[in-house]
Amino acid sequence: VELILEEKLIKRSQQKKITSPLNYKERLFVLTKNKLTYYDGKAEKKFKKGSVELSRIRCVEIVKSNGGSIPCQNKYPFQIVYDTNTLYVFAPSQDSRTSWVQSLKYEIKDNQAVLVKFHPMFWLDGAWLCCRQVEKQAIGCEEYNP
Ligand code: 4IP
Ligand code: ZN
Repeated sequence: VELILEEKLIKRSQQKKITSPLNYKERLFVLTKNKLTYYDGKAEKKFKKGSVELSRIRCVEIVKSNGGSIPCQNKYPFQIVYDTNTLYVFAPSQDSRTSWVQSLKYEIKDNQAVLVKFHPMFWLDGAWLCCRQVEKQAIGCEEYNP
């Protein structure tokens, strides 16, 4: 596999089920030409927790702050929108976030289903913090620059 980036980052649970908890987990993120995969644990003993095929990604962008505090140690969030899910990832520094966002954007530049508009802030407590829409699948409120 062609390794592009690998780093320990924090992710928010995607809450795919209504009963899913909202929590933050440290994971080893690995980006290759085809997939973004996250693992639990260290190099020798790592367990795959999830992965996103790059061909399914529709938007990669930083998440803007609304002034609220970020509830985990890493303070530089970015988002990966794919299919009907949004994966929020938190980088430890601005430079780290920039390299993840730029690398992911580059790898998805020829994708088919790229968004025209996206939500620049978090989905939280049943609403988008950016536009206050209460439908998770509501069309984005800001133009996306791929
Ligand atoms: C889990 O919470 C973890 O946060 C999962 O993340 C997450 O899956 C689950 O969300 C969430 O319920 P518990 O560990 O407390 O059960 P990870 O896979 O990194 O462990 P995602 O989809 O975010 O990977 P849902 O959406 O799968 O239910
Ligand atoms: Zn919005």
